[in-house]
Amino acid sequence: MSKQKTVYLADYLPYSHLVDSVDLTFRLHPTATRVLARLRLRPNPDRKDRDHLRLDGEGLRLISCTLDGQPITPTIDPRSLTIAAHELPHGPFTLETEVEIAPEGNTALEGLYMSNGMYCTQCEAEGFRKITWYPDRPDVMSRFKVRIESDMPVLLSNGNPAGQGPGWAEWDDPWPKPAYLFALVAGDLRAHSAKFVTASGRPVDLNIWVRPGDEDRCAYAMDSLIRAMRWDEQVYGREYDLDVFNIVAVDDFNMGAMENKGLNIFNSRYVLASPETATDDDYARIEAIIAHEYFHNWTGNRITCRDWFQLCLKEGLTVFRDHQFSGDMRSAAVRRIEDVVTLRSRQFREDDGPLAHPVRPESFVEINNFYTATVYEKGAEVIGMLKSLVGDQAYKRALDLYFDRHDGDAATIEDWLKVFEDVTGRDLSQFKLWYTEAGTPRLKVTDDWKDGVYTLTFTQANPPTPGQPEKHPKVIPIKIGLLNPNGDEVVPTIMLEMTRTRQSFRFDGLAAKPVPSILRGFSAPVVLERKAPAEERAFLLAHDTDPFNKWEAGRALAKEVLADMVLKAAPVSANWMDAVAAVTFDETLDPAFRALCLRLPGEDDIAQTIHGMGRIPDPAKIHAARREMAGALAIRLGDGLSRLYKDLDDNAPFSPSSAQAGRRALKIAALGLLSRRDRGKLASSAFARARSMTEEIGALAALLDVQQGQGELVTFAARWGRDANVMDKWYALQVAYADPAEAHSVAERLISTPGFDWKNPNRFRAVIGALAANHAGFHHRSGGGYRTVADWLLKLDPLNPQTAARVSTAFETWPRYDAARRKRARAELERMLATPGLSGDLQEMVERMLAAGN
Ligand code: 0A1
Ligand code: ZN
Repeated sequence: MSKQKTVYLADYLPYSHLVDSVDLTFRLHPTATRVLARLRLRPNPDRKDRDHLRLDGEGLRLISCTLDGQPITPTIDPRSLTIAAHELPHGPFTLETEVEIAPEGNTALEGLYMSNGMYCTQCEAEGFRKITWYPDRPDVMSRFKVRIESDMPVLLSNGNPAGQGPGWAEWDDPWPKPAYLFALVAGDLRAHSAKFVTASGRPVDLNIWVRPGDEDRCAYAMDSLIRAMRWDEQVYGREYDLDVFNIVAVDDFNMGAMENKGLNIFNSRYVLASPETATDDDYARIEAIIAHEYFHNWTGNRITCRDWFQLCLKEGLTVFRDHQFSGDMRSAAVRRIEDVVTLRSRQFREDDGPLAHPVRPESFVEINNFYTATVYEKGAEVIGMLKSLVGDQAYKRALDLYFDRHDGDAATIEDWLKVFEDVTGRDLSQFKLWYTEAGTPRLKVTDDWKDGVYTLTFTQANPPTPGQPEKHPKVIPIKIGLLNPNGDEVVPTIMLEMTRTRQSFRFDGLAAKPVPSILRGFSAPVVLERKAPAEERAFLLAHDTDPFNKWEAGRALAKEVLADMVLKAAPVSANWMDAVAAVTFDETLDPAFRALCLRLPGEDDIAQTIHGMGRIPDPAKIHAARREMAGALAIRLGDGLSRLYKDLDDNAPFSPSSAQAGRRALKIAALGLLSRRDRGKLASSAFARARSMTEEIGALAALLDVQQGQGELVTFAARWGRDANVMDKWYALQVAYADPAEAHSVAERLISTPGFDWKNPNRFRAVIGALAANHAGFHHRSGGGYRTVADWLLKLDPLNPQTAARVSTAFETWPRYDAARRKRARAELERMLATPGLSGDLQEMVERMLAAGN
């Protein structure tokens, strides 16, 4: 049984009081920070009962408490401070508290903590209660004024600067906000600055604050921010609303970044970039995350969530917006493919196991455990479907109405859907099932050609998930196109709207039986089960006009071939190799797209596919089959591969542009395959000549993949030993490419090296996260992978429960595997659960994963 209480959406009640204003004073000290809070409160007129006042607080040492200036003695327990109803005035009153906290000892990185000598905060979801007594819930919005007293040179908080002097600074945020958006930073920081003028002429000072020495690695983040600000004006009509926008990079951070009003705090790995230190993927992620946090200013901050069950209201929409932005900045087709790869590898995996939950869950124990791929990624897909269903114009009108109607609100999914209903007149009650029911629908399709009529028949199955045995048919937008056998498109993309369990769609007037291109652009987050002949897949890979489905045809074929290799010991299919070769050498195609077509499905993805076929995946066989496939492809591509590599290996000066990144991606994909033929000779010289981190890491990975590169590893460490973000790549690569039988001992050796800072979340993930992602290593039949991950989760948990709980999702697929592996995984989960003092965060995750049974 969990020691923490389950919270239910159905129990929502507005808070007893309104908080008209908050004045905070911080006297910073590593071990004894004083926080003075003055809250102006009044009873909430929406609550008819006269209730007591209950404030959240954890780990606070109360120094004093007064009500309208009179000292009082409230009731205090480990989680709250309560003042009885009869002690409270009928009208407005002022409550003042002073508490002491110790940021230096805060290893959980929630609330106020220290990272490399600087003070910083993380308050989402429930971190503010570790700073002071407060109604720490998103529907309590208030105006915050902050005074910081400290000898640190840079003192920052939300809103606009309101004054500063030696040892102090004051900040005033004019926009009411919930406590989870509060932020404070104090440290010896340097700014990379720029100016922005909004569409209506408001000048804004932009600053990216970093440690001294890192200023020259901020240009790309700043450029991304400026492009994001302009894009939000142009595409969504949303302007920035303060005089300053500050971003701070910190090295110890549990997540990617945080959208605190006017003061975004970032994991430094998503800010700092230079060609020498950042890969093209890093650049793309920085652009996306900078945009994501900025977009939250409207979809998150100006309109926030009524309660944490509505998390997808801000996250799904903001992810959708950052995907749109990245698609506009880069190749939209390539971005879409990458987003779907991520969706399948993280969200479909989650939806298919014991941790499956609806986009809007109905209960939770620890809210930090619900910052998931389902809430974020599926939440974004749901919005994409809504846009497809209502059309671009109605989507735009609905968003304008949403911003008009709900600016300043703490809103719900019902509010969100209502604006679409009001704008379009549609009834969205069936569509709402996407928010309330978990699980990935499986869509079967058959076709029929008779008397000049082509019929597509779809059947949807909505599998049961934990706590939801019964499911209902979903509204599924299915975008399709039809091609003639000669490759011409006879029906360009149209959208079919499926609402029933089984539904047929007819197409008349066709001269010949067409080849269908189904679920174009991946128009719905479903598993498409279509038994298509390999020739049809190859045909679509060659001819489909929809870039997503063109790629998807190759991907589906690769998965089928791999499944046959694993399950039937089939050889690598020549059809597949011919089809990939044609794409690889097709100069008319975008290099980034060709690189994607060369990328084989990941091992976990193959395991997911085999599991979906009702078979038990064998990680060792999957690993061997995938390697065999790559080896055969390397031979099949022949001399053309070396020519391709040489053509791409130009001397153009570095640019992080997506065009150049695409060429580098194709070059590195070619290098990886060539290494299989020359045992890393070319990769070794590529490493020596590398002019960017993309090339350096690409060459190193190619070497490690063929059991070479020990010398290069030493060179790399000597060159980058002092750069933590770069060294994380070095650690992760060694674990990722370790032989499956040894992966856990490689991870052990690295993480146990004296001086290895495993308390830093990035560093911990670089090794333990990489072990969990090494499919054949983590699931090795020795059980060593399971044991090492469990050992280190247990080590991290007492210090940082949130990160331990997140990394524990490594185990979420355990019910997929054979009895011997299940027994070993279960034993590790049970060992964790039996550990005294396990955090509530990790306990909830382990209990949910164990509940999967057998
Ligand atoms: N809201 C942030 C992510 C975030 C969530 C939770 C955190 O701590 C529990 C920290 C950051 C975003 O979507 O970027
Ligand atoms: Zn977000």
